[in-house]
Amino acid sequence: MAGSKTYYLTTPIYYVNDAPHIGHAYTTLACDVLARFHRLDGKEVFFLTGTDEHGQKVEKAAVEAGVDPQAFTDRVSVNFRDLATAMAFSNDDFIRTTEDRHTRSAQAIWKALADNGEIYLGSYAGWYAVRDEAFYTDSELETRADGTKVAKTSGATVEWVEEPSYFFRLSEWQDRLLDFYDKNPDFIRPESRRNEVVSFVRSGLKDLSVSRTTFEWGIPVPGDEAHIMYVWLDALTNYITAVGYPETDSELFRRCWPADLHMVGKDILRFHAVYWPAFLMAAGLEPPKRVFAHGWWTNEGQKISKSLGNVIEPNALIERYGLDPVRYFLLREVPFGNDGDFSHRAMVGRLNGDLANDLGNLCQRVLSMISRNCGGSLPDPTTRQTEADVELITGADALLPRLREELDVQAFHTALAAIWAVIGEANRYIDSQAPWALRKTDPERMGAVLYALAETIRKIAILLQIFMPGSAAAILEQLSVPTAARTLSDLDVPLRPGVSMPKPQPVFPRYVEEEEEP
Ligand code: ME8
Repeated sequence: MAGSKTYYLTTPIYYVNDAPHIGHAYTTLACDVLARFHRLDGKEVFFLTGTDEHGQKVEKAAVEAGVDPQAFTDRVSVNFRDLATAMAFSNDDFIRTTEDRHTRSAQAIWKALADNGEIYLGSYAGWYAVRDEAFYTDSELETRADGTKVAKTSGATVEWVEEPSYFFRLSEWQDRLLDFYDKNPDFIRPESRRNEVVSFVRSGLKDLSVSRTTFEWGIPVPGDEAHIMYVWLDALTNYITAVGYPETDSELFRRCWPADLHMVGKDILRFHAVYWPAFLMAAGLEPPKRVFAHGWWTNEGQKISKSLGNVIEPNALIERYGLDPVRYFLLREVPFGNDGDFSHRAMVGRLNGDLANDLGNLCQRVLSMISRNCGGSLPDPTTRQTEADVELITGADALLPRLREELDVQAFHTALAAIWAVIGEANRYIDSQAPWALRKTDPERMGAVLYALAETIRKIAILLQIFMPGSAAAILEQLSVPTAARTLSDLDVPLRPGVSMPKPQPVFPRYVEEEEEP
């Protein structure tokens, strides 16, 4: 595949001051599913995640923890690596902004911007929210009853900042950005978010302060070490650092850049869809192909926050429900792009309904009938195949093109719904064909029915590997599908009659409410 474009996708790099929670897991999970899909499809993939370790917010957290910022970030960054392991994320790299490769890259983009006349020295006087690491204008703020000023969008408290600062000539990028959005209608997804960004840019852009002098935890501005780079310029640059910037001629950079997808939450869309393409174009680099801004999770109807004490820890969820049910729930429950609410009830509904009943029972019924009635080897359907069998299998064949379409627009929920429609078909088919009743009367026909079902389950399980890698592997194991025969191109290679199958084990146990649960 020499010379072909690598599918390059990224998550935001997370602030290390927070413990990883369901929101972080969600964004990375969405990327993981896409990465797995493209890999199974035979593409080269580069999937990046990591941690954002500079800035005032992280420095503050380190001071509060009583450790120096480097030691603090070394310690807490590990929590995000552990999250990746716990969630079975298949990222190819994990970047930390305190790494040397990143300092070099961030300073190089600064120099490129300065050399191109895009940065000038001035002074900033205005509002800054440490929690968002963002500058706000008066019109973006509101005053609470107690007199504190907060950002309307995030509710973060702002403070007045006055200091010398370098500025990026963002105001001069308005038309070029609008032109770029126009020529690349899919750059910002979903559509509603695109409209928000376009009208924000249309309303006029001000030059952006890109350095700070009143604290030290950041990357020094090349040639003026009294300043450190604004944490968002530093952080966004991680996406090019990881693919080798400033070596733009390197093999990795050429194969990966521009990135195919930056997946982000809606809270940080402006940084990714306005500032980032402007920085890149100003530095002579291509903007990424797409920024997708997904929605926000609440917990049982409430905003998730440390102060409310309702942060959902991925590890606690995994322990309670199992990893794959959690992965499934997060992407099935809420149309991707919309806000969603996590509730125990909805989680158990999905686990017991979609997983244990629909998919789990289907597998268990079919595999145990093969085990009990066909001597544990897959029956030969050839002599007794009917149109109904072919129809069932053809229905499963239609899934791949459908998934390609859905995943191309990051519609995970409809991709899963399409797979579950075929699972529903298979369950109706088993009931209408009643293979158990054929055992004595027409064993050959029973064999053909079970074959059609096993083949349908195989196709479903191959596709489900991207969402639920562990459970899908367990199903494929029980169908004796070799590991080397589980890619998307193997969808067309049918199961071989006569192959022996191990004794089946249930894949999705039902969730049984514990006594003390509400
Ligand atoms: O913003 N629901 O990092 P961050 C859904 N370091 N997603 C959520 C969520 C929720 N309740 N809470 C968090 C930063 N997220 C910067 C990014 S990138 C160059 C720098 C997810 O730790 C969502 O993806 O605050 C959101 O955009 C991200 O975590 C914010 O992570």
